[in-house]
Amino acid sequence: MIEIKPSVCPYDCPDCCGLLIEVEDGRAVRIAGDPEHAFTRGTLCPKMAHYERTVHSEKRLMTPLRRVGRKGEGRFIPIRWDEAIAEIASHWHAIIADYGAEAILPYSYAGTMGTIGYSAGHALFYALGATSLDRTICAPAKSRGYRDVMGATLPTAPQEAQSSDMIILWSISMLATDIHFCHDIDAARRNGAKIYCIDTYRTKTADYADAFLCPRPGTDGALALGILHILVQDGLADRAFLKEYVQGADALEREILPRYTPEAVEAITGISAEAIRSFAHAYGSARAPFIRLGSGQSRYINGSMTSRLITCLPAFVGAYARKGGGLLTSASGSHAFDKSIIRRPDLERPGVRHINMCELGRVLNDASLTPPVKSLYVYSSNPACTAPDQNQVLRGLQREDLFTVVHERFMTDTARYADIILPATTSLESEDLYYSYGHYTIQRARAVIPPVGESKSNWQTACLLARAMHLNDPIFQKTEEELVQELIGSIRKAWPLPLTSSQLQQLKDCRPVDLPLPADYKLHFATPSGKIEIENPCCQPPLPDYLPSHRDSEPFHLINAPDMRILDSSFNERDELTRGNIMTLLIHPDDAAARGLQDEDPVLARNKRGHAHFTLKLSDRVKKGTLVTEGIWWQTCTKDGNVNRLTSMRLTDKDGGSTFYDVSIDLEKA
Ligand SMILES: Nc1nc2c(c(=O)[nH]1)N[C@H]1C(S)=C(S)[C@@H](COP(=O)(O)OP(=O)(O)OC[C@H]3O[C@@H](n4cnc5c(=O)[nH]c(N)nc54)[C@H](O)[C@@H]3O)O[C@H]1N2
Ligand SMILES: Nc1nc2c(c(=O)[nH]1)N[C@H]1C(S)=C(S)[C@@H](COP(=O)(O)OP(=O)(O)OC[C@H]3O[C@@H](n4cnc5c(=O)[nH]c(N)nc54)[C@H](O)[C@@H]3O)O[C@H]1N2
Ligand code: SF4
Ligand SMILES: [Mo]
Repeated sequence: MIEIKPSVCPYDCPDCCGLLIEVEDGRAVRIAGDPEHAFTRGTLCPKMAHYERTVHSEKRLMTPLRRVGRKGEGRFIPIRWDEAIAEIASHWHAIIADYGAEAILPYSYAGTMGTIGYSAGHALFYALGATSLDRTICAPAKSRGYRDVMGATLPTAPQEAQSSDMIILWSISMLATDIHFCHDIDAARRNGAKIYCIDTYRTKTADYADAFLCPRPGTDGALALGILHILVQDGLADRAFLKEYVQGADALEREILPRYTPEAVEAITGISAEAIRSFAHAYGSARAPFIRLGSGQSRYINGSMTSRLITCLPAFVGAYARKGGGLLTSASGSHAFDKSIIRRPDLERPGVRHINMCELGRVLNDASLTPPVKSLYVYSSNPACTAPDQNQVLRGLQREDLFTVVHERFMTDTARYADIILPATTSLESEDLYYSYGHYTIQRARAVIPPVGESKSNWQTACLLARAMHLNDPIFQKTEEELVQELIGSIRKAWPLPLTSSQLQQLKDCRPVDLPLPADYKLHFATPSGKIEIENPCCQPPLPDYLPSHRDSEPFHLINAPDMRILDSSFNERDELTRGNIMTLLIHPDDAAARGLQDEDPVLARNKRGHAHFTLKLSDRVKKGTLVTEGIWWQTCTKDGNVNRLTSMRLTDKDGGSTFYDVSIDLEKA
């Protein structure tokens, strides 16, 4: 008998889709987008259209495994769960006795975005006294830039864009990374809205837009200042809005903007003064412009400042006062539940060491670190593939004295370096509660099929380890179902408005629920002054100004953008998705000609951190001086490593974010 059961897409994607799963004899046989979900609206992306191929893949890890070969070789033998847990506990007890608990480092990210799954290790490692991980790999600089201007103000809901007349897709590869926003754009388009894309190369999203601006990598802060310069100079600023709702616009106008003439900004960004003027006029004359800001611009050493400058734009045109206008960076769905229920920050030992995940390659090799990292516990992440400066990460993972445990669904690049591998469930096999960073719909998902093989969820595994380490906080006795109930109960405290009793029932019944937004949420500025803070006295500097990005001596700038077929390194297990063009490097035909390179040439890209092989593709989609590659591929799909052989551990100007796109390389024929 076929049953249709609701679930939620667990991946690190702003869309957080509602799913309908056809289940037959305990197997998922078909996946569809939920038509009743307010953002999904019945469609799915190409990756998830066949999620059953991931869930029931022949490549799933079925049992715990113990390493028998060399580190990284990938030879393992099956063991029982009780043996695996006992072995981990005995290593950890010995490491704690010799070095202290800070010698243990957890490493995890958003393999699952479920509120429980994502944070399942927090309480365990806090209670152990292990080193705490700062989870900075994605876009903390973007969030910081937004916060420096807007405080805790709720970002504009994506559906609002339906009423906009000008939508700007700013450093977002929307057709790959936020495809359901098309529903809103298409609705706006039917009413005559014009769509702009601002990206460092002509993506498919740029083709989908009506107009395209292409700044030099890392220069969007100057572009924002150039737009503001014109808005002010040509009388397009909304003076009434600025007076009532904005702090410090006059200081910016006086002290910063005069330097950012269109000609000066052309020199920095490479966008013509004429195009900057024309864009500023379109923005200043639109009735209700809407900016959807992705993360591309934030992955540079100036990332938080750039994001802060872009966040100033809607204030100058009063976009928040108009239906359809605003700015969406990351939606605040994460505030829906009280996450301390699962994260238990009270268990973290005061003064315990913190390590920034972007610096994994450094800390694994740093002999002067006290205590050294002697054990690494990885779950929901694949750092051997996705972390910057891969040669350093792999060198660290090769250490014979590093006891590495990886909890995974597949034999990833990282799992190959494990001493013990534990098999993980997929989202269809575990219960969780989901919120989105791209919209305001939340949803509970129950397990819809039994665990595949002997796999266990992140929470179940954390509880087994807690017991083996003799941790007796009562949280480790709780089931996921109990935690979900507590999290649902916390909404009343955590979200600005209460849910109705029928919404609470819907949530319990695993139906999608739209978090209620206060009627005036766009004009409720949750900052210390109660206004939008263009000048922020708590920031250094108080007025935002353009910061240049990093520049090494190599001649080309390398952008490594998302690939439509995979998500970070997830979905690499699907041969039908990874077949064909991977490790392609787009180059402008003039740059290729200047170096005597031709289409389809095998090339070696290099810088001081390492090298990687690519196949060249001549394309006028990229600017001269910029090279582009898409996707983070498993090593097994590449010749000798992926793009992260070239990326750097440098951090953003604030909040220690990753700088994946702030990379220079040189190129030669392989
Ligand atoms: N299919 C697919 N979906 C994904 C992912 C994936 O890998 N594949 N990854 C997921 C994750 S973890 C995240 S964080 C999101 C990210 O989603 P996005 O925000 O869409 O992706 P980014 O990687 O930030 O890059 C977006 C675009 O920024 C451009 N860009 C780079 N530098 C600059 C710049 O200086 N200025 C401007 N204007 N543009 C620039 C890149 O060329 C790219 O097209 O997507 C999620 N969804
Ligand atoms: N060069 C370059 N590198 C990048 C980026 C880039 O744009 N360019 N993007 C960066 C960004 S934005 C991000 S967010 C990071 C993401 O990097 P990662 O955190 O490494 O994300 P994934 O590659 O998706 O790996 C997630 C892993 O979790 C596993 N998993 C899924 N569900 C579960 C579960 O329930 N339990 C357990 N234990 N495991 C599970 C999956 O099988 C998968 O192998 O990559 C970063 N790396
Ligand atoms: S990956 Fe994103 S777009 Fe695709 S189903 Fe999941 S949430 Fe939706
Ligand atoms: Mo990310």
